[in-house]
Amino acid sequence: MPEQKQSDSGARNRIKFADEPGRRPPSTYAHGGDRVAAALAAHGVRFLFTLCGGHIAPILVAAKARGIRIVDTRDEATAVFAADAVARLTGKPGVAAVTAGPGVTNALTALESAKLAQSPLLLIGGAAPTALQGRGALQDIDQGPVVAPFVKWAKRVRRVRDLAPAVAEALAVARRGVPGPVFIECPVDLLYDEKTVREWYAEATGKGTSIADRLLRLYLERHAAGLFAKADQASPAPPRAVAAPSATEAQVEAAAARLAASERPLIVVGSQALVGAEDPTRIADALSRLGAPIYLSGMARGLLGRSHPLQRLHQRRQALRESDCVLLAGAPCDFRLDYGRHVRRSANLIAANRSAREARLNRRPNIAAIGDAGDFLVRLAAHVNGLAGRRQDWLVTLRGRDETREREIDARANTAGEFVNPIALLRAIDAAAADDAAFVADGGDFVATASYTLRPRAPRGWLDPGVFGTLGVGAGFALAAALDRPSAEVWILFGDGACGWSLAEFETFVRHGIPVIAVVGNDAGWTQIAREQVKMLGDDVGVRLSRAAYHEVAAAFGAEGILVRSDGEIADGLARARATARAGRPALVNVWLDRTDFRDGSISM
Ligand SMILES: Cc1ncc(C[n+]2csc(CCOP(=O)(O)OP(=O)(O)O)c2C)c(N)n1
Ligand SMILES: [Mg+2]
Repeated sequence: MPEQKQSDSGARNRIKFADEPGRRPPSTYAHGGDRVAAALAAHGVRFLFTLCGGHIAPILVAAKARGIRIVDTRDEATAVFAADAVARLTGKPGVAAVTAGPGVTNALTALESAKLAQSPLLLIGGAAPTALQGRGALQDIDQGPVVAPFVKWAKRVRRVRDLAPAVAEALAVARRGVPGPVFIECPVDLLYDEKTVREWYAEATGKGTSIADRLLRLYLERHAAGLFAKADQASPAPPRAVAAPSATEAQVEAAAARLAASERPLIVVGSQALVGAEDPTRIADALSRLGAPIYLSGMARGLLGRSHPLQRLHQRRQALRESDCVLLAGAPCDFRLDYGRHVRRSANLIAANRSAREARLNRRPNIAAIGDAGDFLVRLAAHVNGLAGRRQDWLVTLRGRDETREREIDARANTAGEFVNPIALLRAIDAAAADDAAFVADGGDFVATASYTLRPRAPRGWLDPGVFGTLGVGAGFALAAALDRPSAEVWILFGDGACGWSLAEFETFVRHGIPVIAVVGNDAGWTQIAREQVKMLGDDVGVRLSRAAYHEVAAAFGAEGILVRSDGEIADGLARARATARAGRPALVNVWLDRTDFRDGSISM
């Protein structure tokens, strides 16, 4: 391959510049793929999630040479879920690269999941050579209209000199306003060096002497010249500053006044409050100072640590009905708040949200503070604090309800069955997990029960798919968590149905030395669906699974496989899994669960 010639001089340059991202002058880029890689490195991108393909090979090789870790997965969706989770964990966009055609279409579900979770990520898609698009080239589809509904911004790059600026623009757009996924299409003839690309085009036209042959040659020569025009003059594309949107001071003051005047204030913090936060502890400190009782939802769970005197866990609906002033910080009135009906009509409603649409979704707030919700809480705490002082009765009432509910859950943990009691298992995980543990949730009933029983330890210590409700996020989210926090314990809580999407990624975990602890709540079924379907429609078609030996599948990939079939085996099984992870290997604990009625009556629509 001609690029071999490149690599001799290129290799020296690459090594020399690996520690100085983005410093290499444009004229010494190895090729277009290297321009993309250099731009990523200049933005501090540490991981590039991918599944290989000929259309993107130059980007992967150059990114590796520039010190970016290439994390190759077994499904493009996993790569994009991982990029999404990098953003959720760090507040900065994650990046994935996928090949043309099926690589891009496989990524769509994960793109939509990130879009609804308002998670900033960059997807780089390969594409057929520019001159062959629409002419029956391999994996060639019109990707623009396919991807457009799933991203907040997309660009098809058509000239080599536009590659790096496109990366810089994409990474800025992803973070601006309401964050979300962005897409850049990079055709393969922009990614190799000019000599190679000209040779491809020359070969394609052959040596014929007819007028048609000569015209085609001329056309393709001009086309190639256009691709590389002024490539040497491309200026480096440094990261752009992106200021978070901010509510007005008048809105902060008005909200402070309403909270100060209320008798039963309540704060609900949603995932969005953390979306761009560089330091979530500032938000946690602000909440402590404010002094109102707090419910943390979605990815905000863990923001206040394992137990905080102001955090309430249960009976949120009742608390919302009783409150006379509700502050929704980055939490929209969607199905999780019963489309706003959980909040009393007469209550003062304050919505702090980056999205004007979300702030007003289904319910007009008295104050719509459009801007970053975390920043809003910090500023609010400068105006009003110590709310708890005069409202002890309210706090105590809510705490009493939590204590009652916790006792009920404990009682449910103590009922013995044929196999393992899921609540007992989750209580045991809560007790065993390390202080720095991060939990990834991927499943139906089992993980919903986990969200009631497990206490995330720290900010960003709980990852769930969010409002898109996508099963299959587990492996990708866990990859990102383990890479971002190499010293932390990373747990995946899987339903047995959900784990099917991630099983092949145990090969990825083993190959990359990612020591996750996966616990499969194996109830031999898609129980969250089965519960309602059987009750309402009287048939279990499509909702049963077998008690499959998922631990043996993981073991076949080189992970530690552990089977737990009774309550008595829980402690040993978890201890073995933790020891395996500490030794640097992944483990899968396949736990045979009893069926329970813990979640009866709960349905999400
Ligand atoms: C990609 C995708 N397909 C289907 C669903 C619908 N769905 C929601 S919960 C659920 C059942 C999950 O089963 P499992 O992972 O075993 O968890 P369990 O409810 O049994 O604890 C299904 C199929 C979904 N949310 N996402
Ligand atoms: Mg199940």
